[in-house]
Amino acid sequence: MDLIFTAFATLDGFRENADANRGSDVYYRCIVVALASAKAQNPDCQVALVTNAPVPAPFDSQLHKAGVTIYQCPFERFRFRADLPWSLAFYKLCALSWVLEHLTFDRCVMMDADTYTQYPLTDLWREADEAVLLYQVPHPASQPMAAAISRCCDAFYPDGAPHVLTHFGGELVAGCRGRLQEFMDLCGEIYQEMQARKVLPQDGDEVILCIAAWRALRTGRPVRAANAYIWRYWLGARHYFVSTNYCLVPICILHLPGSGKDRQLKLLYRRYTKQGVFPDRRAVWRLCGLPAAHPPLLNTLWVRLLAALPD
Ligand SMILES: [Mn+2]
Repeated sequence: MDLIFTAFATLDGFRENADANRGSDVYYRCIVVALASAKAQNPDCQVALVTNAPVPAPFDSQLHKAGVTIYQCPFERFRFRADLPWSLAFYKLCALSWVLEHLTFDRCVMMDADTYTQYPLTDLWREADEAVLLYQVPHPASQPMAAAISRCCDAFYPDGAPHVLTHFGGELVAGCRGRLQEFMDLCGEIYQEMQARKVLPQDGDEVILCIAAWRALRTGRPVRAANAYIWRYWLGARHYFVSTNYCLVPICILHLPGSGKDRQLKLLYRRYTKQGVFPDRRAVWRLCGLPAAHPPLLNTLWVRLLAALPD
């Protein structure tokens, strides 16, 4: 059996991100969309929510109706102090280690709540046997967050510094049981070292994932980009960063961070809870304002015309 799950914690005073908290209802709506769509596309997989708090109505019954199991897992591991940005995000690592200890599965995907699954994960499962899969964020080495992660690694491993780490995001961690167990053992070691040296990662669980991936690769344990299966689409007016891979690859899991949680995923939640089914893919793509997978017509004709003219 393969397992797909999302981790979600609420804890007074803890922070969801680097800015103000959005509040848990926003997340519960996203969780229903993420897990109900994952189950709809992967009916043979177990789909679960791992959380430290009782799920409030109506979200609990919506999840049950969609065939999603809810597991209670206390936030006891990978905890940092509450006022750290992203302090709640570390719960993902806690949940993954809990799942490895308490649940039976062959392969597992942990994914963010702000996602929509539009295709079965068939190919991802095949690749999960070969390596731990993480989403590789296309950040150059000097991008502030990528640079901060590398600096954090330098502090731990001064030999060979300055290091330049690959930036992996926390939106997806996948692998078969054995590989995930080894990877989480590494994450646990890194967390212990951070505690011992009083290092406070400012960028959430990604720092631990990136250093673990770096160490895994140095010791011959494969880690691969999951970018053929999940992709981040930034849909904000000021930061519209998208690709036509949603229909050309096609990507299985659309990750819609930032304002996507309050807008596109909210509308998908409304539609799903009213009608009991998600709209067809084309309607989802329109809702997300994803670009057409063909070049603009007039521009194309003009360039062809110019190219056909003699020199
Ligand atoms: Mn996310």
